[in-house]
Amino acid sequence: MTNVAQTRGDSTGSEATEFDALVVGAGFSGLYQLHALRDRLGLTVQVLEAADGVGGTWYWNRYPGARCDSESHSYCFSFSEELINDWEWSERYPAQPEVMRYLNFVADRLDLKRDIRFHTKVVAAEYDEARNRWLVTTEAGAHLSATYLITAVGCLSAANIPDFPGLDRFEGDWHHTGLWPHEGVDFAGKRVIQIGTGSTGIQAAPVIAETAEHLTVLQRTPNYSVPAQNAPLTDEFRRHVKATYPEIRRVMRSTPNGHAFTIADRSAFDVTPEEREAIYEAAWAKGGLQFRASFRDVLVNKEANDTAAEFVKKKIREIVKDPATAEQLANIDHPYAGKRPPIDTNYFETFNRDNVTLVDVRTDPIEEITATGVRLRSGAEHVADIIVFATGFDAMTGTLLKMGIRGRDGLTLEQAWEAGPRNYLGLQVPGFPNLFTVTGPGSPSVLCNMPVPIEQHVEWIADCIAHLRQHGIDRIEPEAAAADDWVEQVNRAARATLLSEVEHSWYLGANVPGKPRVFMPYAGGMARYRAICDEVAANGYSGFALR
Ligand code: N01
Repeated sequence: MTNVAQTRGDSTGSEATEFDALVVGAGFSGLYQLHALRDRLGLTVQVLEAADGVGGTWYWNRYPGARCDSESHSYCFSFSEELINDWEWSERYPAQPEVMRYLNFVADRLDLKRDIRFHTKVVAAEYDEARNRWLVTTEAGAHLSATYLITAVGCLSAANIPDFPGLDRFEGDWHHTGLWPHEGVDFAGKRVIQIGTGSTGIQAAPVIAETAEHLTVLQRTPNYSVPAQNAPLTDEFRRHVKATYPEIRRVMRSTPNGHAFTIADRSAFDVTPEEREAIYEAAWAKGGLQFRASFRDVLVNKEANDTAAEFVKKKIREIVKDPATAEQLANIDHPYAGKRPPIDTNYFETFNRDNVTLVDVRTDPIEEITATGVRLRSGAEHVADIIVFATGFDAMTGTLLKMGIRGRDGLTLEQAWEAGPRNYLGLQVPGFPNLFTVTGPGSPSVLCNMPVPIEQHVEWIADCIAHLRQHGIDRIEPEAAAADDWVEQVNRAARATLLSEVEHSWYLGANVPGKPRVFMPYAGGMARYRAICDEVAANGYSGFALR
């Protein structure tokens, strides 16, 4: 039942309106989904992308200091030897422009752009049961349809701009880090306020401070951070990666978080306090998210976690010269890595600069934005020419809920997820046949090095669609009981870690007022998740209704 695309389009997509599959988003997920469905299965596919280029999250997040927290040799597609061999990363952690170059390289090498319709924002997607097709409407009023609708919209793509009163009166400029102007922002001679000290704020502050006249960082929740120890890659390392790539890939696929390093098989209490300290010192010197992998129980045992937490707090007090500022930064109330652990380049050192001030907005919250800056509840005012909102995202569900998705009998996704996301394997929602969500809530996604879950999802979805077509099956949709059971498994996996103990985390939706508090990502580990998905497929897609 192939709907042959009527006209082949130009570099911004086909002019046809009927496709086998529509994919929303042209980041890592959308690019690979297009390749998998078009070039492996022979489907007619169109990718709809709001931006004017590929890149997804990397297209929008151009803020100062934007850099990947995964190491470059693991932050790329692993499915093609050609792509691995023909690309050279320059640094241990690639900066935003380099990731953009990489994704354009992939899109060009696989000839993907001809099937991507840029400047195309989806505003509605409705399932027509009689025709078994998804009818998609774009902001410009175009109508397209497809048998399969695949969202590849990323987990962190709906900017969260807190509803502070008075923002419209602010006479300076303001920007959210996730919607950063392409022409950049010139901070020279400017007084800057940065709101937020998550992974983004921790990357941005040191770079903004280098040119701003003054930077005031408004911190609500103090945060841990470990140095990235970024550096240019040596030719020797690059040769090593290429020569041993199958082993690197095997490691990435076998670990809970998809990184190219393993988690130490020892408890924090298998060693003496002196040995533990030396292990943390070595991990700090090595840098990066490996710090979390120093002991197997850091994320599951509070006492073990305390040893990591205390080590980082000690480092903060050593680095930051002003004791009051050091205390404000080290006064962290959640377990280490209970929120997404940032890594940094000179974050804590930045507070030793004369032009940087740290302000606690937990005890004295932001009351309003004024014409000239930010006023706190106490009445204290901080002036600014530019306000930077490093305030994060309506994560995992935000973008999906804004797309106007309606399933069978007009059921909206908002209605289906009123009490929080309910789906099966993070991949499909009851009541929404043939809709697939790449790295949706309920998948391991954001707890992992993202390309690993993305490849797994894309391949699982492509295999599933191939199965449907080979067996003459028109539609697939999860059974309600399977979705309920999966939601329970996601909750159970979170409860087995310290992640669920952090009340103010975006994993729980706690950063967006009114959002249901549900732990969204699957914390049982990527390797386990892959095995579950494989078993479901091997059992004839158990838990799904196939018709
Ligand atoms: O967002 P966040 P982010 N008043 O939600 C504060 C990924 N990422 O953009 O903690 C005052 O983590 C908020 O305070 P609190 C990564 O997965 C990846 O930094 O809610 N403050 C917090 O400090 C990451 O986890 C990379 O109390 C307010 C900050 O704003 C995810 O993106 C790089 C506030 C938001 O932190 C999101 O990180 C960067 C308010 N009303 C990010 N509202 C790479 O790997 C919010 N805040 C490249």
